[in-house]
Amino acid sequence: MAFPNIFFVSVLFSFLLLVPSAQSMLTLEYYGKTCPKFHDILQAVLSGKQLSNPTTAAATLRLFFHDCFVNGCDASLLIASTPFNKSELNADDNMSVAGDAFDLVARIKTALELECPGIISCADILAVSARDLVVMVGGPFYEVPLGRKDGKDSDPSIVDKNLPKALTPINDLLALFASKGFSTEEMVALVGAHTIGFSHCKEFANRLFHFSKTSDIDPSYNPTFAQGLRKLCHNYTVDPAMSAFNDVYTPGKFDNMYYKNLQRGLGLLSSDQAMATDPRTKPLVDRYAANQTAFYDVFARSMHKLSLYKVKENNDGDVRRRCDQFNTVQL
Ligand code: HEM
Ligand SMILES: *[C@@H]1O[C@H](CO)[C@@H](O)[C@H](O)[C@H]1NC(C)=O
Ligand SMILES: *[C@@H]1O[C@H](CO)[C@@H](O)[C@H](O)[C@H]1NC(C)=O
Ligand SMILES: *[C@@H]1O[C@H](CO)[C@@H](O)[C@H](O)[C@H]1NC(C)=O
Ligand SMILES: CC(=O)N[C@H]1CO[C@H](CO)[C@@H](O)[C@@H]1O
Repeated sequence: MAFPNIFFVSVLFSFLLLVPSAQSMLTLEYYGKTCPKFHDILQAVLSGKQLSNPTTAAATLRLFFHDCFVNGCDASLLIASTPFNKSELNADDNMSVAGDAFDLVARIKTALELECPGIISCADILAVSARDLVVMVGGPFYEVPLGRKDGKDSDPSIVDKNLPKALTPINDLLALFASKGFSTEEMVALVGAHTIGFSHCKEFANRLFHFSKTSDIDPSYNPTFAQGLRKLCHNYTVDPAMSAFNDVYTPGKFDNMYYKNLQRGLGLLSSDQAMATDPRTKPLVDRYAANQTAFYDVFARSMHKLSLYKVKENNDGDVRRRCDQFNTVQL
């Protein structure tokens, strides 16, 4: 009767061993032997792209955030729809994620496939690119452990419920981030990514035109700022490309100006401005506005954590040959 006992014990042990190892497989040295030039090649393509196209940094950071929040950092958001089957990309918030980010990843992938074919995952390319671009526009460095596999699913039906929207009430924003293990402090720091990039008028037009029965403009806007935005966006239904910088003062620089803006009614999106008044988030907005080092510390730690969120390892994923297609085309 010893046999069943041993069997039971070994099953129990392998379970205990498997759980902690799930995250620890990622290492900084993952491609050290298989593709030592990984980072140099990525850097060369990335800095060329950002210099010629300065919108790349914000587009890539946002793409990375969306990819991670929808079923983990597994590059599933890079999969293009096929005529037979829609992908996450097709559903993503009408995917205003700028084309520069996709172009960047595709270019890096092409360069890497020439040097070390079949080795570097698209998920790792995206994770490291987001970090390097944050640093390039002045933000903090954080380590990005490597070894993510590319996901084998890209399901458009789960996108919407996993991503925050400009009109999501702050309670729901906090709940969404908490459901993925991010504290209020971490959420407020992560949204500090809005220190770069832009938003289309349709994302905040409700605050500018016919806001409420009593006020045409959202009273939490600084009035002069709101007048400027009304002018900018008056035509947005005809010209949906009209956009405003998320950080009106230093739109291309990764700094803590975003939080100072919120204190003065210069938050572009409703979700931005709400953080400056809600009693749970206001102390953090004030802290990050007063102390850029404090913002950088929490942002770096939270991005590192985001980059590990639900990553795929071993047979849960593979290394795609092209970032926008599964290796086996699914019909
Ligand atoms: C409260 C949660 C959040 C909400 C409601 C939100 C919403 C939005 C919206 C509506 C836009 C404008 C999109 C467009 O019009 O093209 C935007 C842009 C952006 N978001 Fe967020 N976001 C949130 C959190 C984050 C986080 C956590 C990150 C990254 C860590 C991020 C990074 C960005 C960036 C970089 C842009 C500019 C994109 C560009 O210029 O191409 N956002 N966000
Ligand atoms: C297609 O559909 C299947 C399941 O219905 C899904 O797993 C897959 O990720 C979908 N997307 C693409 C682009 O093939
Ligand atoms: C409004 O948009 C239309 C279409 O893009 C354009 O022809 C027109 O010049 C725009 N008007 C203003 C005042 O921007
Ligand atoms: C700013 O934040 C950093 C990191 O949290 C901290 O070490 C430092 O003391 C803070 N500075 C001030 C002036 O509060
Ligand atoms: C601006 C834009 O791309 N709008 C699209 C958003 O998604 C819906 C449904 O997929 C499309 O019908 C719109 O054209």
